[in-house]
Amino acid sequence: MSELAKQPVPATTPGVDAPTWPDGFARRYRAAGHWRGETFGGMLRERAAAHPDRIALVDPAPARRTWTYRELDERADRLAAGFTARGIAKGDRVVVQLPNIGEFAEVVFALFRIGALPVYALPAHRETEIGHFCSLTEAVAYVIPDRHAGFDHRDLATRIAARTPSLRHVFVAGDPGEHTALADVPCDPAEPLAGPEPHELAFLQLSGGTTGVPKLIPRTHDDYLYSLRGSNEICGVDADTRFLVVLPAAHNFPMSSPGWLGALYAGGTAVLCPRPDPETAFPLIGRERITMTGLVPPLALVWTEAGPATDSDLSSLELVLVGGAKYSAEAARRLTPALGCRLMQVFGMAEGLVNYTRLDDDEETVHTTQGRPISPDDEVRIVDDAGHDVPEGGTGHLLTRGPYTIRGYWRAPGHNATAFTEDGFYRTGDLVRRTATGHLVVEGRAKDQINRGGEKIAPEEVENVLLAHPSVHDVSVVAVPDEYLGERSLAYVILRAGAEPLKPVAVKRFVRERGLAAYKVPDLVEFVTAFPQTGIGKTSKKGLRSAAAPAEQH
Ligand code: AMP
Ligand code: DBH
Repeated sequence: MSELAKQPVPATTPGVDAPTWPDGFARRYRAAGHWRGETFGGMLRERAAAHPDRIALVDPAPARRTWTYRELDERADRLAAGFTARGIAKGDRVVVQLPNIGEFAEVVFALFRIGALPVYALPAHRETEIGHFCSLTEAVAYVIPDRHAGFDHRDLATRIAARTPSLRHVFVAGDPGEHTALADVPCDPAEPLAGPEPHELAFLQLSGGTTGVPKLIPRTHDDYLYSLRGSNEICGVDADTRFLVVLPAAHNFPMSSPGWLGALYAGGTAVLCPRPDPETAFPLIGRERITMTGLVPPLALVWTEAGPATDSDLSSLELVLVGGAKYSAEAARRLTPALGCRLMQVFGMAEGLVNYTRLDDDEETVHTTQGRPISPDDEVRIVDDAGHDVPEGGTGHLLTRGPYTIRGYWRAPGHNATAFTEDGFYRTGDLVRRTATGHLVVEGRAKDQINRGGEKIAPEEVENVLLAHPSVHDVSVVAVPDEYLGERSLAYVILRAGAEPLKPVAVKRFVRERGLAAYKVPDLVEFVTAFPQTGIGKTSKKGLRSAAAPAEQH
C-alpha cells in the first residue's frame, strides 16, 4: 500500500481526455474483486437472459408504460442499431437531457451498447450549460423531450445546433418539430456491436462545480458498476426492490445511490416519478408498492410534513435515503415516525466517494452522521490547510481516493492540477470530521459553492454572467442561510459609476435570459458600493456571508 501510494500519477497527456488510475491501483481493485470486467450493456443482457419477464421499468405518466428486462434489452439493441445507422459510433458523445421518462433508460442503454458516451444534462439546464456541454464534448447528438415543465426544448436545440458544428442530430422524445423523432430511430440490428471494454468510459456525469464552467466527470463501466454493487449491498437492494426515482434521473444520487441503476443491477424495478411533490409521489408509492427512494433534505422535510395526513398507503415503503446537502438531526428524527419507514443518510459526490449510514447503525448515528464509505478501499484523509492530517476526531478538508473515485475531470488538465493532489486524492472541498466509529460528519465547506437544497451552484459561473451586464461594475454571489433550502444565493452587485439604477428583478431576469438554469438565478440581490476585502485585497466572500447573515433575521 505505501509503495502504491508513492506511485506518481500520470498527468493528462495529449490525446488522452482524462487521467485514470495508475496500473498498480487498477490491479489492486481487480484483485480485490471490485472491478469485475462487467459493462452496462452486458449487465442488461445478463439480466434479460436470467429473468426476461420481470418488470425492469415503470413510467406511470401520463399512461402507465412498463418494460420487462427482455423489452428493455431489445429496445436498447434496436435503438443502438438506429443510432449506429445514423453514424453514432463508439467514443462519440451524446448530450442526454431527458426528464424522468422511460426513454431515458432506453437511450442510455443503447449508447452503452455502442460505447458512445451519454453526457448527463439536467432538465433544468438551459442554453449556457447545454451549449458548453455540447461544445466541450464535441457532441454529435442531443436528446431532448419536446416540452417539459412548460419549456420547449426543441427551440433550445435549434439554437444549440446552429452554434455547435459537431452536432449532427437532435432526437426528440415526443413531437419532434423540425428535429428527428426518437420513435423513428430504432431498427433491426444488422451486426453485433463491438461495444466498450469494462475499463473504458461509460458516460460523463456532471459536477456541481466551483468554477466558471461546469466540469465533466468521466466514469468507467468497472468503477460505476462497483459503486452500484456496493450500494445495493449496503441498502439491501434485491430483486424485490421497487425504487422510486423522485429526483432527476440524470443526477448521480438517484442514478446510483443505489438509484435506478442499482435497482436494475439487482433485478428489481425502477419506477419513474414525474414530479417530486407528495401529491404526485404518495399515491404512486401506494399503487406501485414502492419500497425505497432517495430525497434531498428540503424534499424530505415536505414529505415529513405531509406524511401523517395522507390518504395514500405508504406501508410498502421500507427505506428513504436522504442526502445531497446537510440534513439536520432534528429533521432526521422526524422522518421515521412521519413516513413509517427507515432512514439512511447518504453523503456522496458524482466524482466518486459515497458514504452511507448502515442498516444496523444505532438511531443516533443515523440521525447525526452522514455515513461511512462504501468500500474498504476508499481512502479518506482529513487534513488542515497545510495538508497535514488533523488529529483523530478533528475537523478538516476531506480528501479521497479509491476504486470508484475519478483521478481527474474530462479535458480539464489545468483544473485537475489543483482539484487533485499529486498522489491522486480528490479534494472534495468539504469540511468533515470522523467519529470513533468511522462515520463522517459534514461540518461545512471550503469550496466556493452554494448548496441550494442539494442543487449545487458555482458562484463564479453566475458572477461571469452578471459581469456581462452593462451596468454592473462588479458582483459577488454568496450563500445565505435558509430554513427550508439550507442555503439560498445572494448576489451583491456594485453598479458602474453613472449607470442607470437597476432593480433586483432586472438582475435576476438578466441571468435567466442569458440562458442559465433557473436554480442558478440569485434568490436575493443587494446593491452595495464596495466589497469587504481580504488581507491581500481580494473580495472576501467570508466577509460578505457574515454581512448577509444578520439581514436574514428580519
Ligand atoms: P457534486 O460534486 O456536484 O456531485 O456534489 C457533491 C457535494 O454535495 C459534496 O461534495 C457535498 O458538498 C454535497 N453533499 C452531498 N451529500 C451531502 C450530505 N449528505 N451532507 C452534506 N453535503 C452533502
Ligand atoms: O450530492 C451528490 O452529488 C450526491 C448525494 C448523494 C451523490 O452524487 C450521491 C449521493 O451519489
